[in-house]
Amino acid sequence: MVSHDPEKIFNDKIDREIKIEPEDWMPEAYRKTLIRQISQHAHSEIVGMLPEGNWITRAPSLKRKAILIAKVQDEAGHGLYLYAATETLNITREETINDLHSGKAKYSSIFNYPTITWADIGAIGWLVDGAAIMNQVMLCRTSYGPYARAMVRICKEESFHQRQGFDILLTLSRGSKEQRDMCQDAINRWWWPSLMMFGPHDNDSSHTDQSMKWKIKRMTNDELRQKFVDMIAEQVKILGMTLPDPELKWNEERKHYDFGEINWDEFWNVVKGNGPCNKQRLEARNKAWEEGAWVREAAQAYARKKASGTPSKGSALVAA
Ligand code: FAQ
Repeated sequence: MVSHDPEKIFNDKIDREIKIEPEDWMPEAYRKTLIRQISQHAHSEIVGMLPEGNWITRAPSLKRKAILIAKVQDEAGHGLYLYAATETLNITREETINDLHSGKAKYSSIFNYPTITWADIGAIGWLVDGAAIMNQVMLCRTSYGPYARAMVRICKEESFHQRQGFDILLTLSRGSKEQRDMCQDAINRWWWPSLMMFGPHDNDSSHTDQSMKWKIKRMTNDELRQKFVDMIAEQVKILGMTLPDPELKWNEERKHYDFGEINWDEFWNVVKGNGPCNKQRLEARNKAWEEGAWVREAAQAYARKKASGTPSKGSALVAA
């Protein structure tokens, strides 16, 4: 007999790997968890444009500049897909963006660290995009349809980002002593914050259990972090550089790398808003929002005009 119990239909879809779509019934807590995670993800993409944007005017060649501009624009696009996915959950974009600007909403801890040298741009591409992809590949199989579909496209673009970051570091690693030192220094500063991107240990993670049951998350924070360490510990050898962890060692029994403990005090301090650049990042986003008000107003005026059928000046000129 076909069930009419909405909760049963929802659970059945989750069990059978059928995506939940915006018009489907869903538990209120599932909807809230998705709004929280997807909007935090969107904010991370947008705030994540700032540390790299800082180097667009100073990229060392025209080619590097063009690539960096394209990458930063991609991040803006990712933010837009994700804000759009959040809006399908019955919350306006204005509400989610207000929460970012007021400091209420979180975004990834990683973007509260400064980009001091050009090598930092390489380290962000290789390590930060690398960690982001590790997480996002599993999110392509997340149970909510609009989020899963956004992730497929985002992952394709992130793979290019990671390659470009590695290429910057590879070039520096084959350069002068000064360039090699710069490369090692950037790796040393970005390594631990990259590991923090995966979130607290599973035992301390408030959402993992439920999110795994709902198949929003398909792997836990610690599982993904381990996969990332295993990948990077091999790739760093190609650069001829090292990772700043004396405890990093291949464990033949586990068939994984062992690694040292993250400084969790630093992590929670950054998450609570006290990292090196938290204040600066929020100020930059608020300023951009205020300065962009005229663009939003103009776009709305144009949309109203189009809806009312009044021809715009542009189209009159074309007709003439
Ligand atoms: N930073 O219970 P859990 C990118 C919070 S995209 C800040 O484990 P959950 C692209 C967490 O929100 C990078 N806060 O939480 C790019 C929760 O607080 P709440 C972003 C963190 O959700 C590259 C509390 O701690 N990616 O980089 C962090 O199950 C280059 C307890 O944690 C995503 O957002 C953190 N690192 O697992 C752009 C992927 N970790 O909300 C530009 C989607 C945890 O209760 C340049 N998100 N918290 O107040 C996820 O996969 C998950 O949300 C996790 C956290 C894994 C981040």
